[in-house]
Amino acid sequence: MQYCKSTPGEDGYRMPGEFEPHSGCIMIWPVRPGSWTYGGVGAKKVFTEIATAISKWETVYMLADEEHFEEARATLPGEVIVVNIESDDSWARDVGPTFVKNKEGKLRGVNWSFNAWGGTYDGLYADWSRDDLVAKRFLEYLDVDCYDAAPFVLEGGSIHSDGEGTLLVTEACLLSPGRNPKLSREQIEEKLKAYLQVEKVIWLPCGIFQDETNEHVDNVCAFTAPGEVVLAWTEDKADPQYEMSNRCLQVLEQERDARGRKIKVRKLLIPNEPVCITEEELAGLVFEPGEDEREAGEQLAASYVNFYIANGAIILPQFGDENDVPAQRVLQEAFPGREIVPVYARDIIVGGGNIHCITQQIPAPAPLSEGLF
Ligand code: KQY
Repeated sequence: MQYCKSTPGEDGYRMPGEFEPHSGCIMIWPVRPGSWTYGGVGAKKVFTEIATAISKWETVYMLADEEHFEEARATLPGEVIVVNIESDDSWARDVGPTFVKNKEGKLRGVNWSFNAWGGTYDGLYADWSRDDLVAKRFLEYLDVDCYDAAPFVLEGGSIHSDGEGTLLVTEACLLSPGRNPKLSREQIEEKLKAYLQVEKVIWLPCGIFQDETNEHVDNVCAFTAPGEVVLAWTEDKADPQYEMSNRCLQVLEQERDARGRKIKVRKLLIPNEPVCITEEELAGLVFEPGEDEREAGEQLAASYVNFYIANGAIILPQFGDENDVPAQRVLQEAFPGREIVPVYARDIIVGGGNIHCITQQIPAPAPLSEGLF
């Protein structure tokens, strides 16, 4: 692995859309006591279910530290590759590299600076040093060259690319004082354009109510194809999400993408019943000093937008709610060629994120001539 001195934009490397072909997916074995209840028993089961489902379509790399390597190996099916890389938690979307690809199909990775969603301002834990090294260590493991964007702070969950020059972000997250407080909105846009080769950044105002990442875009709005998105939605005017989703819709209705297209919006209802942490779940968590603590009854940022797009499937969180099946229908319409794989994700949302947050795609290194762009 070599470090590139230039930027992806200068070298003709762009971030593909998640719906473009993948060669693999990165996940991280869940062991952090402040995120995964009761020693991660339930989380390990659901991570295994997800890794197994994705590995039908692409190679899954499960990162695990020395202490949990054998446990992960013994639990996961043989086709999942377990890689000995340590981390502070399991949010592969945010701590893994963002892959970029050129016209010849060559891959490189971008390393962002990671500060646990806000550093000393409002970060969620006190020591994120191992998380911050995950992207570089994984690129070393794959022997893929790296653009080091540090000290620019960014998480993979705070961006969605259409692969054709448009990027979705939220103001709530990218302009939060815990990320890059010395950079203006224009300077942040310049960084995104240089490192992801995009021409147009669409700034949604906010994300999902109670999202502890300062409202990552991947919980509220996602590209399903160039020019098409799904947006988390509610018709309940009393729900704080009503106003938040409406503000996002206004922006999407007014904007054009980098290619000048109007954006088609499919609404994806959030769960009808608020998803809240129970006393029993709380009793199964052990927080470290300096870690953000939960309270019983606290509402979690549950959204069906936090799905993973695998090559032939959509791995979709379910909450045991009446809106579970309608979400499956909306996504089947948005992704007609893909199988919808519903996964009951209670043990993940209790950790503070969902299926998109625990996965990071590795684009297929195929050339343009093979029709995979
Ligand atoms: O949603 C994510 N991308 C990460 C959530 C972090 C929660 C930490 N408790």
